[in-house]
Amino acid sequence: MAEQETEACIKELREKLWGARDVAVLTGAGISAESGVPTFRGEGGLWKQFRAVDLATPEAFSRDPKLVWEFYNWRRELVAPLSPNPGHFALAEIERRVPRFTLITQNIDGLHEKAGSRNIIELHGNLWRVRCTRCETVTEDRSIPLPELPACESCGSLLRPHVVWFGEILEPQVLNAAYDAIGGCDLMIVIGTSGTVQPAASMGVQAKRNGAAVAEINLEPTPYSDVYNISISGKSGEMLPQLL
Ligand code: BV8
Ligand code: ZN
Repeated sequence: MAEQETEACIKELREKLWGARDVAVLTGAGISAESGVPTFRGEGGLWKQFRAVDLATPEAFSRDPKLVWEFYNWRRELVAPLSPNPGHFALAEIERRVPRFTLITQNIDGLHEKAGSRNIIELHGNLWRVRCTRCETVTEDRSIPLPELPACESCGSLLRPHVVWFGEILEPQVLNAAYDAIGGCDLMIVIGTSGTVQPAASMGVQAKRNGAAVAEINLEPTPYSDVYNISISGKSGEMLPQLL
């Protein structure tokens, strides 16, 4: 995208943003890329070295819980020292300035919270939370690494990452909160997601169908780019601060 075109798109989005009453944002792995968190499908993407079907599924976990915990312990060690980047911080600042703001994220790295965002909907769970496979107790545990087969403190059963795996449904109350935000917003910004994983991928078009203006910030075009009102090609860590 030519320089001046990006300039014009940023200007248009900035005007829409500061005139908006209710803003929803959807983020994917791309917003954490500049913090050093590998994305899923880009070069060096996570799933390149591992196949999602081998690791982020309930079948994989029941077949080989040690291997799946090895993968999540590796990600916990990788993400723990990383910091939010200017893109995360810009979203936290925008939240403080607009009347209503909801951040919907597919990411499980916890960097939005670390950057000061407050109204966060974690569609796919959180890397720092664990859930008991029997009594379903959810706790936050930041120890690195967790034991290779961590056990529930109250009932002794095997713990699993509190994340949504492929083939698993998103928690209904989480999904409803996301659809409420999408239904009520007059501006939605979709940032750093390849638009391949459902149901998150179609949330932008759903917002548009509900009458919102939708903007996208991504390094590359996505399946929904030409449906959105504004499509900005660039790094979220560089584009988002320009909205302030
Ligand atoms: C559901 C948590 C069904 C785990 C994740 C066949 C078999 C099984 C399931 C399916 C199937 N076919 C379809 C499905 C449904 C499946 C799905 O959509 N699969 C896809 C892959 C085809 N969906 C599900 O299974 C969901 N559940 O549908 O339930 C159901 C329904 C009813 C009743 C019962 C069951 C659950 C999906 C959740 C899976 N869990 N994560 C973990 O993280 O370990 S998904 C995982 O992918 C992450 O959450 C990640 O966020 C997400 C999406 O990826 P992106 O965020 O978009 O990241 P990606 O790398 O792809 O793209 C990065 C983008 O950023 C790129 O566009 C790049 O250009 C851009 N970028 C890079 N750098 C920057 C940048 N942009 C800006 N600035 C930069 N600097
Ligand atoms: Zn338990």
